[in-house]
Amino acid sequence: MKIAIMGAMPEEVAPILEKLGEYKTTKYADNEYYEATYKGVDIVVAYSKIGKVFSTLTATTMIEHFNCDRLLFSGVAGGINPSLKIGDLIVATKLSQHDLDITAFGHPMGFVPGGSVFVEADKDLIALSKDVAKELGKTVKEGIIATGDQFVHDEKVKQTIVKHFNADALEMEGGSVAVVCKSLNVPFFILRAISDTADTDASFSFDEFMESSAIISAEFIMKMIDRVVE
Ligand code: 4EZ
Repeated sequence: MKIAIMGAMPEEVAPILEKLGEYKTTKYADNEYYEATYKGVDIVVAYSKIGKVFSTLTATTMIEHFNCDRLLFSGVAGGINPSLKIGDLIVATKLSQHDLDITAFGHPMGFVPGGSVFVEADKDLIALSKDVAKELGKTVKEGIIATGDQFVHDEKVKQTIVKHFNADALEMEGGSVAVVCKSLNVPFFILRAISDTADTDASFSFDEFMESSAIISAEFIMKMIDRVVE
């Protein structure tokens, strides 16, 4: 077993590296990969940089070059479902690309021939997250995450994404990581803690809460890792 743990930004993986202690840094494909052994299990950590392209590159590299056989993503997201407050955790049941648009040809948003509107996350890892949440006495919402190459800070854009995907949260990497893992048959899990609600105040809320929310997500991921390695 070799586990990939990914984030998009340094702040999203810093709490994980802290928990792992010693690690070896390898430069590859214009990024840094941090290799560690945690309780006898090999782990590779990286932050991809923001967006679908960079996250596709990093997820693919972790699987194809570093031979990871499962992938967990930890980070922050904009909440759309009004039940989600700052700091709340959301586990993706399935993910979509909200900015993939060939509707001009009669296709639904997020669909291209040969693909699918949604990609489902690994059911066993979701079940494990439920167990861990129960153990910690935490509520973790399961829901749909919509991914696109934009930081959403507009009520209308939010509503359009809800209309097309019934999404509960949105971010900029999960949907692309999902496509990579599904295509390469690697079980994956996407966890996000809410940093903002993707409205006009989103950038301010993000700046204020991204670090604390990133820690909430990372700590939960490490509790899951504890259970995976045991
Ligand atoms: C992208 N990530 C945001 C990166 C922002 C600023 C320098 C998560 C996220 C997000 N993505 C949090 N809130 C969001 C929002 N409202 N829209 C899109 O994965 C980088």
